[in-house]
Amino acid sequence: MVARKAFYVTTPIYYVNDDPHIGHAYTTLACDVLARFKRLDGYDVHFLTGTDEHGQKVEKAAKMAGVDPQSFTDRVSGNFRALARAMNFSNDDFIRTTEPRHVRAAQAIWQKLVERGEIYLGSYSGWYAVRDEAFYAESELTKREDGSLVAPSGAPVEWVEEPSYFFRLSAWQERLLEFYESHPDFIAPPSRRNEVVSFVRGGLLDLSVSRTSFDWGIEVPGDPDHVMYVWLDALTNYISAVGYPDTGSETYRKFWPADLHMVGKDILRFHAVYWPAFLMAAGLEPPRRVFAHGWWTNEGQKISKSLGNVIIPYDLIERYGLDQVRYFLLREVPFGNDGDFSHRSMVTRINGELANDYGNLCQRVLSMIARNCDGAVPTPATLTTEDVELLSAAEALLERVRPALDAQAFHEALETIWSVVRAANVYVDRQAPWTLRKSDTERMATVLYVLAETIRRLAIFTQPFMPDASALILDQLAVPAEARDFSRIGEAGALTAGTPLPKPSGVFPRYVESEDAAGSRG
Ligand code: ME8
Repeated sequence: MVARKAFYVTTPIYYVNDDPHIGHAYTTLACDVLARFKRLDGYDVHFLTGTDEHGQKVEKAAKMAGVDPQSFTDRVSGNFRALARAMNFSNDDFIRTTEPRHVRAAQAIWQKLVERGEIYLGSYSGWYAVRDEAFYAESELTKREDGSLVAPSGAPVEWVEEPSYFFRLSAWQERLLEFYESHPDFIAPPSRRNEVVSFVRGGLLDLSVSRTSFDWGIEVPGDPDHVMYVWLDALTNYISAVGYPDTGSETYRKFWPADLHMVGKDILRFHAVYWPAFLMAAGLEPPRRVFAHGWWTNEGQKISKSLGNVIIPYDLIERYGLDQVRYFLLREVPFGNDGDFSHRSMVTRINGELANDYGNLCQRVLSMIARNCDGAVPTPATLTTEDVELLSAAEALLERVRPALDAQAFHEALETIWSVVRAANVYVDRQAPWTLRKSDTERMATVLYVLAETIRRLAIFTQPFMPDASALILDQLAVPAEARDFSRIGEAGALTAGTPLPKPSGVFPRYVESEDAAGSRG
């Protein structure tokens, strides 16, 4: 038997200081679509998400909530698992950094770094931003009007002076630059890659990797006064989840190095500089790729708690429907760029691309079959050039969508699929099966067969993006569950004439503004 191809994709692990919002849903959604696509394409997939539960920021949030950090993280981590269910995410694992499997891995990588002379004891004095869980050089800070200093992210900083272990990051500058040079696809998109390369060229300082002024963290092996710096702890999750330090285990060998770490642009430096340096220093292979996507704004405004404009994924799902939200988030913005969320563009896409283009195509074809072909897959006669062209365009989608998704160009993948949705609508109008019903029923049956078969192919491709709606379409075509992967796109999965079909029902309803919402919007 041929070994199955493996694909390991990860989301950042989210801080449990906050409830899940649109940003978290967005990153995980992108990974979910890739994971689902790769599974349909014959890969053995490992899709990981989870929560980042240690550090000063979480400790502070627990204190504010008046509970101990463990009960606090148990609760908030549960909210992230609930979001994954609500968004229909297909993650294979959910890691929490307070789990024993992770603590063991983080301590093991620490020990490895010590053994290899990559960590030494010193003392840190400098600036720290708890909100970013990051150290900053004075030259990176700016002074506010009130005299306080802030990090480039806008986070307030505090002065820290304490004994600390350091990682010899400065010694990795040249090797990192060589690594970026020999792995041009390691950082995407390219503009982000340039940023990282110039940051590393600018020189690297050794990195403080332990703290002593609080204790909510993983104990440094052999020195209980220190807890590990939360980013060294957190980044390690990607290898703990595949079994590190058991590097001989089947899971580790199959899935490490990860194929893709998906992150927001705010945390690229940690993933593209520190993480490969830690791994190489520990004698482990760095991941294959890190993709940094952009940030969402809300109706043109930066999203922030203080502005009160945080977008809660549950509200969107309730208002627009889950698959509509999944579609919009990946269609609206070229992946990698910043994007603006607006009610208006959401409604335009739901009513245009989903209801009018895709939904209407399915509805028209399925109800014509129900009415005119005894509710069964029609029997085709000889195919014309136009029939073959449409079917081939739908089949050839695989060769076009696959490279788009390998480049994380979700918007492009969807645009490509929609070019066939539109071609199918043009075909219906030109063939006019409602006229053929009176003049040539054999040709009508052929046209409806070609359309049903095109819809089958389209629905197979829309599964990763809109799993529920696509399943409903495939159910209406009586496509068996085991015939919905990419190996069945062409003839191998073709609909069999005479197969009885269930009664059709609409898939993408139009969004109609309720009186109240319209009123309050003015
Ligand atoms: O940084 N638009 O966790 P975090 C798009 N624990 N994406 C957004 C967003 C927005 N407005 N806001 C947040 C951490 N995100 C660390 C990660 S990994 C080893 C440790 C997304 O809870 C984006 O993916 O602050 C960003 O990188 C992530 O949420 C940050 O989540």
